[in-house]
Amino acid sequence: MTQTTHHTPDTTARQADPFPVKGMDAVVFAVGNAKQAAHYYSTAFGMKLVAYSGPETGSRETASYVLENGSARFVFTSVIKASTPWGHFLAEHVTEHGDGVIDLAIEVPDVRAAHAYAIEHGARSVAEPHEVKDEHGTVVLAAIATYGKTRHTLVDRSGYDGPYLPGYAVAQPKVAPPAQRTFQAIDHCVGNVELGRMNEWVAFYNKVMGFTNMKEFVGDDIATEYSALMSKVVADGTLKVKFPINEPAIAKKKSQIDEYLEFYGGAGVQHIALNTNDIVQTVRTMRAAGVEFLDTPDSYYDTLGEWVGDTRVPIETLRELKILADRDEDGYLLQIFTKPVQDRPTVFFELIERHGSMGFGKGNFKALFEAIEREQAKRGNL
Ligand code: TYF
Ligand code: FE
Repeated sequence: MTQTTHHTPDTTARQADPFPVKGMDAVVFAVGNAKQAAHYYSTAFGMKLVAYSGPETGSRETASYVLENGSARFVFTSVIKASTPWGHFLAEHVTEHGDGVIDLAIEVPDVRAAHAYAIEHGARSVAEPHEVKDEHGTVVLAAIATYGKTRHTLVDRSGYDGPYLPGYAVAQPKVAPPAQRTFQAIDHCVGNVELGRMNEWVAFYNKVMGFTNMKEFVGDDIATEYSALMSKVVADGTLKVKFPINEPAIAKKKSQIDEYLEFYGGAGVQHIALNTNDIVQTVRTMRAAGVEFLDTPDSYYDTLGEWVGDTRVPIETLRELKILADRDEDGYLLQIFTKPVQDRPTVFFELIERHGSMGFGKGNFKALFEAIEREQAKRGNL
């Protein structure tokens, strides 16, 4: 008889990960003006332009700018003149949804195996596995559909040493990057889905990618009390790829998720969280560059010290910069949220500095959702 204890995992019984991932590959945005977006993410977010594709590189239909900060990679694509179905898709996407995320690309060790597993488990293919090549080597790509018009491209770039993908040219940075790096990785990518569909999409990630649910969630109880949303988090076994999924809740007020769904025109990516090692310096740098963050009332900081305990940053500095803090059994985190980064009240960003905690700031949900509602009210959408 075999015996297992909590301390010695039975490796023979453990199933191999059915859908291994290396991490997030890129967040791809379809925007009205990729040239100016590349400038904003360079000067305001402190990212570095590394690659470009456009008419000068043989792409007559689209222009794409690739920006990096550590392992975080964003791609901004605009249509120059639609001529293929892809160009028309991008043009219609911007018309319908405004600037938004079309692809949460995931780096995997084996694209064909990952794509086959996903399709077998109910995903819809939007690109069959294929290779793209240039003088820098070969990249294997495939893609599956997720919520709204969002897709997950699966990427294996192990046979490639160029700046992004075959066809892209190295680009020179728009401006000198800030003295200190503003952030270095993508922590999590959040989706908003329609009322009543959160559990379907959680089940989708459970089945299609073998992702499991993390313990942090916003249920009925919190939803009706103050949040006006419900949320569950799925992640791969190594927690490198984390996808919270929100749906609106029927509460006293119009949900912030309803506002997003109305103005985005359906389900889509709500926010991208970025890991920083020095949230204080990053918020100072980004505020000085004109990035707008949500406000937090002084009353939050009056009682913060009583429950959050010691953090690396003094409470008075958190108060000055409106940074939030939360603690759980594993440690603490510091976080802050930008206002929407386009005119529509849709996509925004989070900066997060983790010290042990793998949570999402549950202790801040009330303060955060009230701050979002104050912005909703200013827009006349509450
Ligand atoms: O990703 C999260 O779950 C946290 C909390 O509209 C959150 O950042 C959830 C919903 C929301 C804003 C933040
Ligand atoms: Fe978040």
